[in-house]
Amino acid sequence: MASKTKKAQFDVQAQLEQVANQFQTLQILNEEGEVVNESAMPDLSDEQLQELMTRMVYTRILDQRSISLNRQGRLGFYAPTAGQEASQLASQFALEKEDFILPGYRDVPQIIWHGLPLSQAFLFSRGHFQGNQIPEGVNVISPQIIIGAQYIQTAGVALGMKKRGAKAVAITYTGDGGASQGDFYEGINFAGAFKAPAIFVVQNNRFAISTPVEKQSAAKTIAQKAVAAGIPGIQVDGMDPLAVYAAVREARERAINGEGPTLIETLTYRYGPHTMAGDDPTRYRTADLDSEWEKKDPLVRFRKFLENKGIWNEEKENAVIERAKEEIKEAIKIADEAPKQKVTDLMNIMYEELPVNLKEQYEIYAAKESK
Ligand SMILES: Cc1ncc(C[n+]2csc(CCOP(=O)(O)OP(=O)(O)O)c2C)c(N)n1
Repeated sequence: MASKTKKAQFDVQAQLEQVANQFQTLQILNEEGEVVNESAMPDLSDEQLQELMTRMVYTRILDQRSISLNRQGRLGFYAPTAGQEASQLASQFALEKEDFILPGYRDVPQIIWHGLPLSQAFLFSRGHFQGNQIPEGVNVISPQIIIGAQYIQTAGVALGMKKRGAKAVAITYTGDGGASQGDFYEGINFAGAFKAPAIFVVQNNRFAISTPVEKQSAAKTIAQKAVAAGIPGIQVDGMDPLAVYAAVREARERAINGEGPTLIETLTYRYGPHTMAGDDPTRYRTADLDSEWEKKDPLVRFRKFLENKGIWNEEKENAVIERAKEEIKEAIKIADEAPKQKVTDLMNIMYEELPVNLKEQYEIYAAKESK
């Protein structure tokens, strides 16, 4: 006769709720641009606040122009960023130049503001090798296409920094979908075990292409996944630039003080399609959901906040928009002037010494290209 399974001596439901409830959302600026959490307010000067706004406005324009260039056939791969500016740019703004960014494919704005020339970002989009030749002193790698792979690389880069005694951090980004990958867990676990100075950001924009976050995981928050790795996890309002900045700045301080990595979940939304390669968000998102999130827009609330402080106005914003348009025009011109990519270029970059089986192919292409 089958024996009855003995009931566990603890309350499973209570345990799940206890973990999830630890993760309240950090917000400093509400949708009206009012400070609702004075004690968490980061220490930023008026100039810094204006610079952060400048970067967000500029990046919104860059997104619009990139979409249009893509439609004209002048850009290749492009993943829209509108809606995610606070999550992307306030987190980069909390870094120092010596910090290292390992981006995902949607995280091009962060690496541009960390020093990658715009023309190279355009060349990356076109699949041109020069887009991946990161200038010396710019601490970024090319955007990762393999979902989650950058989480493992970040643990390694951060450990390297620790071993060298560098007072710097490695920061990486993935989406809510990425937080379901094995690489995500390996990365945070390894960094936690070695107290590596890493910051792991998950930009939870609610959809992995068309899959809603609710179907992605049974966990109530992504931040709570930090618990299993034994590291701090924090959930922030990803439409609030001040909350994102404060969380990343604090994580950075902990990391360089030898206290190890942090997982940060930013609650955000992408207004556009997943990429420009034919995704139609109306097939999996409602107009109501879109407008609910558009009301939380990071630029709108930050603009209100700065205007109330008397340090932002239409004239300043228009100047940023004009500057962005000019610089984008110039950068695309530079990208257009890049030499036509050759097959031998790819081989030369990939290998210091060509493997035997490619040598023959190399000769064939070299002969063709020299004609
Ligand atoms: C390992 C791997 N599996 C699948 C894909 C195909 N893919 C590209 S984007 C994507 C969804 C990712 O969603 P999320 O991590 O939420 O990031 P978001 O695009 O929303 O920023 C998938 C499955 C991939 N690039 N790599």
